[in-house]
Amino acid sequence: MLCFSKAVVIVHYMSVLISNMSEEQTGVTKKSFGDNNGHSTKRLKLSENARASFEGAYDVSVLNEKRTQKAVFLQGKFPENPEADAVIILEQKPFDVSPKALSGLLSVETELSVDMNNDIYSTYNAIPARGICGLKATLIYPASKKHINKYRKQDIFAITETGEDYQKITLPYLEKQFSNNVFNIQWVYNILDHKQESERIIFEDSDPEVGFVLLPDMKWDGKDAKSLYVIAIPHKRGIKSVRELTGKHLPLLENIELKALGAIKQKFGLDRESLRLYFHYQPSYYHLHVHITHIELDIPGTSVLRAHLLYDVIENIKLKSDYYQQKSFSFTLVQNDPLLEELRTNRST
Ligand code: M7G
Repeated sequence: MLCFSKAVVIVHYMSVLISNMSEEQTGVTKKSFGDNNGHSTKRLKLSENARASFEGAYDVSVLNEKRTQKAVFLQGKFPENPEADAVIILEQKPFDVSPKALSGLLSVETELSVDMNNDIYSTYNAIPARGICGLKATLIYPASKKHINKYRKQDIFAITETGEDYQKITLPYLEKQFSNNVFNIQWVYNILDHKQESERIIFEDSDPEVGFVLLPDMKWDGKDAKSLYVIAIPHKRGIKSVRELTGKHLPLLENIELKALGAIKQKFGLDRESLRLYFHYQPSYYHLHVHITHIELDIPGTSVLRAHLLYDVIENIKLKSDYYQQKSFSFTLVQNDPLLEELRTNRST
C-alpha cells in the first residue's frame, strides 16, 4: 500500500515535470527531465523507449520485494504495446542531508500523524512535501525474458565452472544466446558511440586498444559520493568477461586502474582506499566492464560468488598469463537460468 501511494507520487511528479516542458520537449523527443530534489539537471538525450509517465500500466505483478533495500520489482504492460513486458523497479532514495533539504523536511510542510505515543516516545506516519523525498524508478522496456528472470524472486544455486567447462558448455551457450539477440548490449555501444548518456561521461580515454569510458552506473544518481557507483567500459569490443583476459590485456587493465582512479579522485575526492574496483563473473552483459563502488556501499554483487577485484585480476595475470582460462570459477545462478541446467548436465566435475 505504501509502495502504491509512493508510486502514485512519482507518477504525479513526472507528470508535473512534463506539463512544465515546452511542446518541443514533450513526447519521445523530450530533451530533459528534472529530478525530484529540484536540482538543476543536464539536458538528456532520451531513447524512444523513455516515458513521461507510468500512466495506464496494467497486468502489474510483483516479481520480488526487498524490504531491507526498500525496493520492489514489478512486471507489467503499457497500453500501446500489449505484446511487450516492462520491468519497473521502485526504490526509496537515500536521504538528502544538506541543510536546505533538512530544513524543508523538518517543517510544517511535512504532515505528521501520530502512530504511537508513550511518555517521551512517539512515532509518526510522516508525509513530506512533494519534491522533498522521491523514489528512484528504473524502467526496462521492452524487457526480455532474461530481464524478467533476473529480477524475479527465485532460488539460487552455487555452481563451479572449470576452464574446460567454459570452452565446452558456457561459451557455446553464450554464442547461441548472442545469435538469438538474448544478451543485447546495445546500451553499451550507445555509450561508447556517444549516442546515449554522453552528458554523464566522467572521463574518457578514446584509445581503441586501452581506452575506456567512465560514467555513473544506472544504479547511481551521481550525487552522493558515499554511494558512488561508476562503471569503466573499454572501447575495445569482443572481450566478453574476465574469463577471456590474458597477459595481452594488461595495458588495458592498468590503464583503467590508473586513469579511472585519477578521474574519481579529481571529481569526487575519493582515494583508492575508499573504493572497490571489480568484475562480475558471470556478468549480465558480456562486454567487459569494471564496477567501481564506494567501499561503504553495501550492495549485492560484491560477494565472493560474483566479484573479482581488478587488483587481483592484474596480479594473477602477471603471475600467469592464461590464469583466467585455467581457473575454476564458482558463481550463483538462479533456478530458471538455462545455463544452470547446461552446466549441471554437462560439466566435468
Ligand atoms: P553486470 O555485472 O553485467 O550485471 O553489470 P549486473 O547488472 O547483474 O550487475 C552491468 C552494470 O551496468 C550494472 O551495474 C548495471 O546497473 C549497469 N547498467 C546496465 N544498463 C542497462 C545500463 C545503462 O543503460 N546505463 C548505465 N550507465 N549503466 C547500466
